Amino acid sequence: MEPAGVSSYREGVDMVTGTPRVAIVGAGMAGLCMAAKLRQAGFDDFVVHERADEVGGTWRDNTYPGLSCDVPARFYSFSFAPNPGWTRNFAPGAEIQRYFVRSSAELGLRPHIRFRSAITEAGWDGRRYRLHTADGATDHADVLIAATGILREPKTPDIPGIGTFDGAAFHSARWDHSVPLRGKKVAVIGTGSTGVQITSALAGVAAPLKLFQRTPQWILPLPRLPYSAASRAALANAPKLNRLSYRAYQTIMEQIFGKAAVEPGWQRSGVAAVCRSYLRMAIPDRRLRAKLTPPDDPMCKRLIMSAAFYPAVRRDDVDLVTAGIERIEPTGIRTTDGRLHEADVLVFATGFDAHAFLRPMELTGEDGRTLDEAWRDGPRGYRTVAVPGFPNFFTLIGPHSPIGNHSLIAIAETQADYVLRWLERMRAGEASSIVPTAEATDEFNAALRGAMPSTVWTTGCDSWYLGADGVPELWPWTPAVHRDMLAEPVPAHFRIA
Ligand code: N01
Repeated sequence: MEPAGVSSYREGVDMVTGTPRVAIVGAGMAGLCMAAKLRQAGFDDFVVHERADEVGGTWRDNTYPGLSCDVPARFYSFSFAPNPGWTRNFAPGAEIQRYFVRSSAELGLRPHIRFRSAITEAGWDGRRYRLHTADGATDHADVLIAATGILREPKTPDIPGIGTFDGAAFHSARWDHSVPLRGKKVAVIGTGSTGVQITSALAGVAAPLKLFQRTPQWILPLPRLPYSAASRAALANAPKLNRLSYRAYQTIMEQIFGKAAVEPGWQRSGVAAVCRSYLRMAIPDRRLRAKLTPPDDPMCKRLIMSAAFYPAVRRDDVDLVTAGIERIEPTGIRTTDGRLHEADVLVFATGFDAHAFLRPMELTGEDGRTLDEAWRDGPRGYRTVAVPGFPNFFTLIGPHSPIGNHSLIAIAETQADYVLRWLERMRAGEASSIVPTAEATDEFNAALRGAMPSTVWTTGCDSWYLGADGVPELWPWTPAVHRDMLAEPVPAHFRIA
């Protein structure tokens, strides 16, 4: 089952060259990032297993109207594959997906990708991982890298009567483009980043549009602006300018949002002040403003960036429903105040299971211990990239990665560079298996928990950031600290064979 361009498998680490065979699970942003770095470093014996038939992960799966990235496009790119052609400061989803498809070809990654290959099981046999796919195929790898993404498994709420609806109903990440929307009664449930973008796009299209809000969210008014053809042409011929604009956006994101989230200071109070005054200015109607005023602090939930949402909810043909949902009926949504809100189309913008990580894939490590067993009390890893008991296994965007209002691509690059450093040691014959110690992992997790109280995520709200124990599954320090912690492997934190 070798894809073209991949040498046939040599059992275990090749003792002559020491070059390990690597399996990456997932050809989304992080998997592509890892694959590109492997190629750049001359590791050619790797396979990317992708369960779908195209790369792109969340950007492939999400195609809802209004989809765009709320991290500046010049920074939401691989640092090694700048895209001077971004058409807007915040790139539309379809454009990001085209960027990943194009990058996968231009970086020579596609021959390494095995599409429609869903890994269902991976087990460490003492020397390597044995992999099983959904279609019954098997494979081996010395090093296994999970790049399975974080917002992958759509979450549809268990609302009574959900199966009785007569119209079209779908999750935002499974948009049914065959369903007409113009002039239709559309109900959107959920006011996270997704619900806000869909509402902004469908206002004036649906008639009426009903938005069901359980908890209001703070909004930062960042307008989506086009890049002129002239500026795109200028950047196309100026690689230095591309690098400069990447660094400039990186610095702004890290210095403002990176710090605001993890430590009290002017950044946090500044973001909060902008959100509060924007709400006051954009929504003059007191009753509507009261409905839109969140009970928690800005950034406690992931901050929403939109200059289009408040104008959308002010429209006469958009109805913000704040009464609780009692049940779904064949013709619409019944709220707890007894009203029936008729709908032709029902959209669940209700988020994802952000705690699934690589599950439902079953991973077995040393002594037959599964990841489900190891993570019974919640996902725990060593510095976001490795898990005790699972040798030669790495996670990209693993537990407690610095996610939130930041470029996940930059984070994946830091982690991929770190993995590469271990692979280089293997290639140099310095190790054939490595696994973080439980002590180093516990020490890291204790420090992480100790730092959580200064973060904004613990200021009293519910969000997908929180684990089952109520502790945020995020990085409580700045992205710069993440880079520092992963700058070089610390051998003392690992058992190396
Ligand atoms: O999901 P969410 P999302 N009845 O979990 C509501 C990324 N993203 O898809 O707040 C009624 O944030 C729920 O209400 P509440 C980004 O990381 C990025 O919007 O729990 N409502 C909430 O309003 C983002 O954070 C971009 O009370 C129910 C909503 O559904 C992440 O994806 C764009 C409900 C879920 O919000 C997830 O965002 C879009 C129920 N039973 C998304 N159950 C970029 O631009 C849930 N809700 C990069």
